[in-house]
Amino acid sequence: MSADYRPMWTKLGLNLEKHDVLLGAVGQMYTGTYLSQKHRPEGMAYFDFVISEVHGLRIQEIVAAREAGRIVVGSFCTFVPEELILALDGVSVGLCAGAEWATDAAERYVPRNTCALIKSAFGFTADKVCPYLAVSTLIVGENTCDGKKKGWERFGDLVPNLYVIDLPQKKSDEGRALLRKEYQRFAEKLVELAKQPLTVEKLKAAIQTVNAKRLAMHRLDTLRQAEPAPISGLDVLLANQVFFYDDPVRFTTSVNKICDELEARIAKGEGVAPKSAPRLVVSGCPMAVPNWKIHAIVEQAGGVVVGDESCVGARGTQGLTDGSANTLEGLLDAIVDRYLGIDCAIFSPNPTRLEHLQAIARDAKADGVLLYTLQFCTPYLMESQAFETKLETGKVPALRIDTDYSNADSGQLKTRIEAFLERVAR
Ligand code: BJ8
Repeated sequence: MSADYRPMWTKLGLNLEKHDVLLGAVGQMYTGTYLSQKHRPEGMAYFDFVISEVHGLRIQEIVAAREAGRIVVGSFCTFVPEELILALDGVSVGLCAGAEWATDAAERYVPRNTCALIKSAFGFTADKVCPYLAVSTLIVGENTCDGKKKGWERFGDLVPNLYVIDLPQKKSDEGRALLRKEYQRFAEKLVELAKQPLTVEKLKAAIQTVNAKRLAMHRLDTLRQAEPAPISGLDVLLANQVFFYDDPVRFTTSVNKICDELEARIAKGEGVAPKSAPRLVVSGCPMAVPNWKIHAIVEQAGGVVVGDESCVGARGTQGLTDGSANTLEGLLDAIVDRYLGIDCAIFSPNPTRLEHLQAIARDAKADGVLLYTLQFCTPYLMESQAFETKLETGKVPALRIDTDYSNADSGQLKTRIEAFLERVAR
């Protein structure tokens, strides 16, 4: 890190001792997983910098924004509309954590058989090691799976500024009406906090900013489909993760720069792995920083990840918000339409998720699919079982992986993934 941020962290109320341990562990993981890769695009240096300053420079920027009177909204789900936050000059940050942390503390609030993502959020919060959480004006939870829905009731004991958005379980007219009402209520809450009105001009501009960010990721997703793959799955995963933290305009510019570089690579037939490397798509639960486990195992074993059907991936960035309406009502309708297209497994039925996954696998010329789920995540576990059968019936090899954030099963996963790579060898 380029500066001494300890006074800032102290002011944010972090537990410095534990925070030091966390940063040390993430730094070590990053060096071992990312910096050891070969043939990385030069543009990835930007993301190396972002990660090295993830609790430093970026937090300093957000603290400055807050001191200038801007709201900071932290969230745990892709259903929280960033467009509304940006339209009110707010800063939007993702709060999901991808590391096993303070499990004992977390288990004082949620049962042992809760998914690692939820436990991690409780652990980070209870231990006071997350500056993004500490700097947030508002923390938004959303009623998706049962674990989150019931978890917020306990999370409210840990933070004073929790706001919960209700979500439909069905994509029916009634479901759409519920989401519309909830986004309207959320917009009103943001207006109250930001102490400024929501205007058509600002909402249109915000829609454009978020769409540009999504389009950059669509471009990256298309380029990674080339043979040989011009970028590793680990690097694209990192871009998908930073999507939730970084300044949106700077992020878009940086991803587009990498895409320019990839186009040049593709034109020369260059890649990060030989053309013969087995190509996999990973589908399932979201992977927040520093959850790089599965991609690292695949790529260290000689495979390459060429698609991510995940909220930290193509599920989260799919679709654009139509910014053509000239009224707030019309723009809000367009936001609802775009977000209702997210095919999270909490919806029942949820046919578009499998269709999307099949399209990703086809377009990426994938040799197989890894169905990744966190233990105790009922919605994704249920879908992964059904998906395995349907993919295999359609002659797409699939492997189900149920895991958590620990490394206890790394050896076993390595063996299973290596065997799968052999099965799908080109
Ligand atoms: S839109 S995927 S970000 S809810 S892993 S907490 S589902 S038990 S994260 Fe998600 Fe929004 Fe859906 Fe996306 Fe529950 Fe499963 Fe845990 Fe999960």
